[in-house]
Amino acid sequence: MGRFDWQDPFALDAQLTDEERMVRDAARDYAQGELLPRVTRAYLDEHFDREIMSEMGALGLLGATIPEEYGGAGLGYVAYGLVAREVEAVDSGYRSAMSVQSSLVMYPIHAYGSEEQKRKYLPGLASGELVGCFGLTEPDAGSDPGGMRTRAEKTADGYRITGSKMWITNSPIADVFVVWAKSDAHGGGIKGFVLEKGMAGLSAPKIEGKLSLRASITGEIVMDGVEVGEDALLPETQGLKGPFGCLNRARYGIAWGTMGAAEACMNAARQYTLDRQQFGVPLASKQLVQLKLANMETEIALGLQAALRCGRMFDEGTLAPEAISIIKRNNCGKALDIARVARDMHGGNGISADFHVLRHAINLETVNTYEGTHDVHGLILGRAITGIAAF
Ligand code: TGC
Ligand code: FAD
Repeated sequence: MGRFDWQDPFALDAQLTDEERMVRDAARDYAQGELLPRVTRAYLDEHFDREIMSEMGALGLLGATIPEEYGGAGLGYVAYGLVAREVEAVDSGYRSAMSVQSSLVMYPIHAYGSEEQKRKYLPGLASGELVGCFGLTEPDAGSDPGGMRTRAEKTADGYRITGSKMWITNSPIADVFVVWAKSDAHGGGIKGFVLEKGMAGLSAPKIEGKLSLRASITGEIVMDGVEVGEDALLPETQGLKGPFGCLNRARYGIAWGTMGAAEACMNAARQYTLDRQQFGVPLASKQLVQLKLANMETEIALGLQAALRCGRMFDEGTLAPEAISIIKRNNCGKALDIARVARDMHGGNGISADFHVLRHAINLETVNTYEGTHDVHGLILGRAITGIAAF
């Protein structure tokens, strides 16, 4: 029989390649050394440090799966997931910035863009010189993106885009905007466009006063008759499968990332209850406390192993979107439960920013909602199981 390691119960480490371990270690060093020391202040000040994009770019953490010829790191999906886990162990908002740039901006330009678009945008996005954002959600179209109102009308030499997007990560600081609109030149089908900061009629006001994901910047995208040329159109996709192809990748990364946040919360709760004495003994000596830690350990071990399995299937080309719904939904939900329980185990200290656990819990409220809510992923699975769409 083997020896039990509570920090790696299913020997995840041994299932990784040398390259994947190296990427994980580099991401961990960066996250713990550079992100952790500034996250509390950033969260309290509701501030996202733009410099983080350049730092991540310099380390090759942006567009990890994009081929090297376009500035990416040419890595597999397991490596991408490992980066998400390390970054989200510090803050879901920092992982958001990385996921949006990699999966929601670089991926569609690479998968659906022209050669000119790839050469123009991908190297700058990979280095963090450019910041991208992804506009799908609208004020009246969230879980049902097919109900979007944004329209692209054909003009003599391109398109005029009118509409607004809501809750868009990084939009106020974005240089590049991947937006989805119904195009009259394509029978009203959904098409993707790449807009650039400074275009007439384009603005991206910041959404103030968020109580969650405060170290991430979120805004609107307002398009008031933005005129673009034919070269702004992403030529290689049409319909909702375009944005969903991007979401598959981001949702998969979130499944890893949320386990990173859960691990951070569990580690904090374990250490706190070992150190904290009540009734003359450490809290960790109590059965109720140990049961909570055992539940966390179990969910994290299962969640990570499932994420790894999906990553291997992603790289083999056999991963179905519904399997991503299983891990996105389950890992977000479990991480949120774990963060809330970890907060409880810290008692009064748990509400202090210095102990991190409540920040994770509040962040995970957003992560449970974006990229398809917990219930919407349940409905995606319900449709797959029964053949009946119940949205
Ligand atoms: P439905 O009829 O199911 O599908 C329409 C077309 O899309 C195809 N499709 C997919 N293709 C690839 N991957 C997937 N996961 C796909 N899901 C569907 C489908 O085959 C079909 O293709 P075709 O060729 O037949 O046209 O569409 P529906 O309108 O019934 O959609 C239902 C539902 C609930 C599944 C969908 O609308 C949904 O997933 N809603 C959730 C919306 C969402 O996730 N929004 C995310 C916005 S971005 C974001 O939150 C970023 S946060 C980033 C951060 O900060 O980290
Ligand atoms: P709604 O769709 O109105 O849902 C409200 C509630 O109703 C939820 O509980 C939901 O589960 C439930 N519900 C919805 N439909 C059904 C149904 N058929 N049956 C039963 N229950 C249902 N979007 C982007 O495009 N780009 C981004 O970068 C981005 N970043 C974000 C960052 C933050 C901080 C946040 C909060 C959101 C972000 N989003 C982004 C938007 C996010 O994807 C949406 O909030 C999410 O898809 C849910 O849409 P909604 O908020 O309109 O909620």
